Amino acid sequence: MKKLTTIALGVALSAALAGCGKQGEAPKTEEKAAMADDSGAMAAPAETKHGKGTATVTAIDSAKAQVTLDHGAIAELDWPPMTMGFAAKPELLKDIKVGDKVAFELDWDGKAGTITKLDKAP
Ligand SMILES: [Cu+2]
Repeated sequence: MKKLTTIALGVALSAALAGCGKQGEAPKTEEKAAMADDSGAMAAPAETKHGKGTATVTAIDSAKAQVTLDHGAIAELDWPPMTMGFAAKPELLKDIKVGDKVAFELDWDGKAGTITKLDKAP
């Protein structure tokens, strides 16, 4: 019973908060503009680095355009060997399967990597 009460309270609270947000909509225009400026400033210093390496493919998700690579060290990015996921265009993945040894290149924006070249290792 105590649990139920807590849930009911939570629902009531979020409903109240949502109502609050709607009422305060009119004066929010300035706030929105300020926030847009902030995100612009934050996006500016992002620097994309390019690296290359070799890897074994451990997972492929064509629907999400994602590939997981167990990759060796990448000198350009100062990375040790590790297993991680990357974004990859479906056309780069079409001839690749799990277990393949590959040579690849990537762009790293500081948060996420995108495969720019992916070939089966000879
Ligand atoms: Cu990695």
